[in-house]
Amino acid sequence: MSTDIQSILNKLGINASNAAYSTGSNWGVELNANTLESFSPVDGKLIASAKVASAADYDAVVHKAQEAFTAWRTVPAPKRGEIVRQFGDALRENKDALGTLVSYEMGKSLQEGFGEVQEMIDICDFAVGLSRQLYGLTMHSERPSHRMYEQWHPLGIVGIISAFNFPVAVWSWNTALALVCGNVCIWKPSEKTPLTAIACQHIIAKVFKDNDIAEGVCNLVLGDREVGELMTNDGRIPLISATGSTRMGKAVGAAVGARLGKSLLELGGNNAIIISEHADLDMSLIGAVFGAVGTAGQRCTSTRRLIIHESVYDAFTAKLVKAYGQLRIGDPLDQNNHVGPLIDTDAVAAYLDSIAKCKEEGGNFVVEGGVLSGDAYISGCYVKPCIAEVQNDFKIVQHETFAPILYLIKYKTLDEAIALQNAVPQGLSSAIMTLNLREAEQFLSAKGSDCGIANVNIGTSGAEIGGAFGGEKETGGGRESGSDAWRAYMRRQTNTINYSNTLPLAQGIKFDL
Ligand code: UN1
Repeated sequence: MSTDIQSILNKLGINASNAAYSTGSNWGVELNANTLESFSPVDGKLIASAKVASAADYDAVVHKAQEAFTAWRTVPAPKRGEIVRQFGDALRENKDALGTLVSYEMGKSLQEGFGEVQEMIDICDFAVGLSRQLYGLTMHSERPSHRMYEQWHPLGIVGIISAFNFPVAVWSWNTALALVCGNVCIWKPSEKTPLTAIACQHIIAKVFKDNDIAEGVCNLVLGDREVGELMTNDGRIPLISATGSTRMGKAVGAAVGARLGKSLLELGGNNAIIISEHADLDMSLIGAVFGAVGTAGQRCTSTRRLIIHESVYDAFTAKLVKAYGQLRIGDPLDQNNHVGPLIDTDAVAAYLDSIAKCKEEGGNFVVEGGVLSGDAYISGCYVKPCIAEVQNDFKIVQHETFAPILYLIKYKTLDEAIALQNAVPQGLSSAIMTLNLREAEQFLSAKGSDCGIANVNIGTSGAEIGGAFGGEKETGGGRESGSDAWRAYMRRQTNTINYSNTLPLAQGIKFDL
């Protein structure tokens, strides 16, 4: 490998063996029994290891966070924004190193690794402006000489549980917003990508230290499901923001709901692009192929289904098959390659299992899948993106497989295409490729796509941070990132102030003493 990973690890403060938690500049020193080992899916090598936080470690972090909150909530929001501005600058300085580590630890292409860090920088810029725009409404009171308004206050500790596929960007969407809103954060990253999380923690901790802000505003806790369960059941954490599978989200939602906490869930997608008879097929090809094979099909926004009009079905399928024949699969750090590895061999097993199930149900593979072998694929995590002709109601098509498997479905009328697009349990992202205004507007209307994201002449993945990001149905209903998603990180308080000499009751009620 030409990239010098060791110097990148050194630059980002990652040792061969790392502590289980951090409250900022302080890293837990307790040597716990359990260790997380991070192997690169790129070449199968052990990159470094980290300890797993114990329940006691976790508790120490929560105490630190509670203490930090008492001070952080009193810092004026624009001043908190200034800290986030500096964090964005620190990310700019570290973009190459962090983007490369994302690519090496997670396996996405280097371009996408850099794109992920850019997404972090973008949300910082957004949050800086937001820090001066945490607006509440004012209302007219029904009583004379009374004033009513609402204001937004921070919640306290925001627990962030993130997934391996966007190991750093999703954390920063949550963190940048949570911080300007006056919250403190505890982050449990995926156990599959602890090192990129450690790198981020070093970067943000330095910003806090340089500004003489006490420990505990941004905290990291490494661990597996048990640590996640400590967080979801913990009444000291008013908001849990969790990204991952629908199965995981149902468990998180139930645990947080049982204690009447708030949860913000970003779960599975089963995203489709409708390729209309009025589509620009060349543009559609780029959207479809990037959507299906980008991040090796491991985005929650990845394109899983193409719903293609019968009149262009054969022509578009031929284009797809040709394009798949040109895909270069291999080391994601080599920018000549389009597709890197899956995250691990469990993901490879799930990919193979889905292909087998699809065949059992009658799927017809027009591009065959398979696992690649040989020296260039030594990790055993490289698979061939594949394409199958299916029916939308196949069980496997209803299920989200985190792998580059693309399903083709034929349609006759737009109503039918929209019904097919909506006929899955998930509701994250959707798109239509058409140059016909009536079709586009119907797709976006109340009788169109039922997803949180609906695009025209753009694929399903690659949303910008400025919009609210999230989806309906089994995607969990949460909205993160832009627009007014910040409200989820705050509590609303309605204030009524009486500046008269009497105390009139609302609704005209008489109560004289
Ligand atoms: C995810 O896959 O969890 O829209 C997030 C996109 C990216 C974010 C994906 N901006 O594809």
